Amino acid sequence: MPVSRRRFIQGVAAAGLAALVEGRFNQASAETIGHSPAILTGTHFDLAIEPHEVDFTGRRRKAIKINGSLPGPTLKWREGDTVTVAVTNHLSEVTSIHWHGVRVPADMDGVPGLSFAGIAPGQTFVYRFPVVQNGTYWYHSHHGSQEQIGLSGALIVEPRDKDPIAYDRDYVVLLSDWTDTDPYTLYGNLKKQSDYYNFHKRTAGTFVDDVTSKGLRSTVADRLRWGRNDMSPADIADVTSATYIYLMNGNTPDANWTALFNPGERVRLRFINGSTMTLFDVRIPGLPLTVVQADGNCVQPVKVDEIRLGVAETYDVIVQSHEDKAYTIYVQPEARGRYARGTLAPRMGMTAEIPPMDPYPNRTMADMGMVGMANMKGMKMNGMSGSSMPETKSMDMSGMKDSDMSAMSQMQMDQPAETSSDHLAGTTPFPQPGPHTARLMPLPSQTKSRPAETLEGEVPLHVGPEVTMVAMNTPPRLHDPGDGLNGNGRRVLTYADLRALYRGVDGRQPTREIILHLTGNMERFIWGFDGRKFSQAEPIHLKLGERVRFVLINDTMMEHPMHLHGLWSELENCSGEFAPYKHTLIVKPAERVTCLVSADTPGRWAFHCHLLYHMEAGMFRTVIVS
Ligand SMILES: [Cu+2]
Repeated sequence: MPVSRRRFIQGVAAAGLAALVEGRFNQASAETIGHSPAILTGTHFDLAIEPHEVDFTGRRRKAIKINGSLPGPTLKWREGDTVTVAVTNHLSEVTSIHWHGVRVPADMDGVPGLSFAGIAPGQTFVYRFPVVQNGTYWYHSHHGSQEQIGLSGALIVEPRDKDPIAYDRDYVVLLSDWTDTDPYTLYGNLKKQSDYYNFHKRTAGTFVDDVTSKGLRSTVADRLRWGRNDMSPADIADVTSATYIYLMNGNTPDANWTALFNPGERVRLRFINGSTMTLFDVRIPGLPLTVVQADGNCVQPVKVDEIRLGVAETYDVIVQSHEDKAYTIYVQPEARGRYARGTLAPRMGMTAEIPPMDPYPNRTMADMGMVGMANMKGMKMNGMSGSSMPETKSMDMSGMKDSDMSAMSQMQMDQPAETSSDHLAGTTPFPQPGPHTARLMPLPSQTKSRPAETLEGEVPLHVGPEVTMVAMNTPPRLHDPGDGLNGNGRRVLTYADLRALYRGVDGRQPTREIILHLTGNMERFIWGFDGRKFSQAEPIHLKLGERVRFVLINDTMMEHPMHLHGLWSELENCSGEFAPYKHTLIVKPAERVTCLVSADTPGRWAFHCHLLYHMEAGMFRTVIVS
C-alpha cells in the first residue's frame, strides 16, 4: 500500500514512527492498523508515568504517556488474583491512578487528598489488592487535568469461570477527547465565559430560519421563554469540537484505527468513553450491535443500532458479519462537529464509507422539563449574580486556577491516613453478581422505604449564586435515548433496555433515601449538589452495611455522568432483581434517576460528575462509609 505524505504525517502523529513501520511491513499478518496500546498480563505490573510530546494536529503539545503509550497499556487481570501495580511518577507534579469501577479497599482507590496522598514526583506507589470482579473497565488519573492530556488506559478483568460471553476475538475501543489548548487555560476560559466553546448560540440567522419554519408568533414566544430562563436551547456541551478532536485508541480519524474482522467471526468490542467532557454516540453503519455488558457487568443481550456513552461508561458489544467487507466505527460527540472513526475490515487497508454527521441537537422546553420551571433570575438581580463570591482559598494542589477541588488539599492535611487500615475492620463486600452468587433476602421485619416523591420537599436546597434554575418537573426519562438521538431512524440503546444477566446480590429494601439535586450556575461555570459546591459541602455519611437509595435530580440543562467510587450503583429501571449494576449513570437534563447502593466497603469515597471541568468547578462530594 503506498503511503502518501499526508498519511505519513498523520501516521506519525497518531502512532509514532515505530508503529507506522510495523503497520506498513506486517500488514499481511497484522490484526490492527494504527496505534493499539500494548496488552499487559499477569499479576505484577510496572507503569511509568512520563511527560511526552505529541502531535495530533501539526503542532507539538505536552502530553502524558504511560510506558510510552497514549492511551496507556491495556492491563489484563484475572478475577481471583491479587494484583500488584507499581506506578512510578516521572512528572514534576503529583499524580495518581484511579481504577474506575473496580472494587478496591479505599486506600487503593487513587484519589489524592481523599483516599491516599497521591504519588509525589520521583516516587513509586505500589497498588496491591485482590481482584473480586470481572469485566471491561478503565483507569485514569484523578489529579488536576492529567486525564485530559493522556493519563488513562483500558482495564480488562477476565472471569475466573467460563466467560458467559462467547466471542472469537476482542478489541478495546477507547475513545477520548484531545485539545491543543492547555487544560488550565481551557478551564480558565470556561470560568471567564462559560459558552466560550459553544458556537451554536442562536443568532439572527437562526431566528429567520425559525420564523420561516414555525411562524413569527411561536418563534418570538419561544425566544421569550428561553430568554426568561437565561438559557439557550443550543447549550449542548461546554467543550466542543471548537477545540477538541476525538481519538480512538489514541488515533485521529485520518489515521483510521483498523481491526481485523473476518466474515462469520463474533467480535467483541469493548467501548470505553475515556474522554473528559464528551458524550459519544457510537454506531457501525450496516451492523447491529448486540450489547452484552454495561460498566463491566453482564446484561441480557439487546440488539441496537447505536449507543450513547456518557463519560466513563463502558459497553461491550458483539458484532458479526457474513459479508467480506469493511465497516466504519463511527463516533459522534453529542454536540456534533468533528467525529472519531475507525474501521473493522477482513483485510488491512480496506475502508468503508463515513456517514454524514447528524444535525446539531437542540434542547427543547419539554425535553428539559422546564415547562413549569421556576426561574430564579429575580434573585440574580438582587446583586448576587456577577458579584464575586468568597472563594475557598487553600493550597492549590490540583494546580488548576479557580478550581473548587483545591479544597481537597486542605482536607488531606486535616485528616491524614484515616483510610489506611479501616477496610480491615469492615464487613466482606458483596460479590459481583454471577452465575453462582446467592441473593441476600430481606428480613421480614425490615420496613419499606418511602418513595422518593414524598421526601423531595424536605431537601434543604441552598439558594444563592451557585443556582440559577430549579427544575419543577423531573420525571424519570429512562426510555429517552437523549438529545439528538430521538427520531433518527435508528434503534438507540436506552437505560430502560438494560437488564442484568444475573440477579443482584442484595435483595434488601433501602432503609433511607439520599436526595441530591444536581445544580449549577451555567454563566459562572459553578457546579455542585443542592446548590453547594464541594468546598462548601459536608460529606455524605453511610453506615457500613446499610442499603440506601440515591435520588439524583438534575436541575440543570446538561447531562451529568455521575460516578460513585468504591460501591456499585444499581440502576432502578423496573428490572426488579435484575437491575443493572453500574459505576456511572448519565442523568439527563431535568431527569430524576434513582439507584440503590449497598454500603459494603468502608472508607472515604468520591462521588462526582465525571465531566472533568464540572468536577473541578465543584460537582463533587465525599461519601464516608463507616
Ligand atoms: Cu456535570
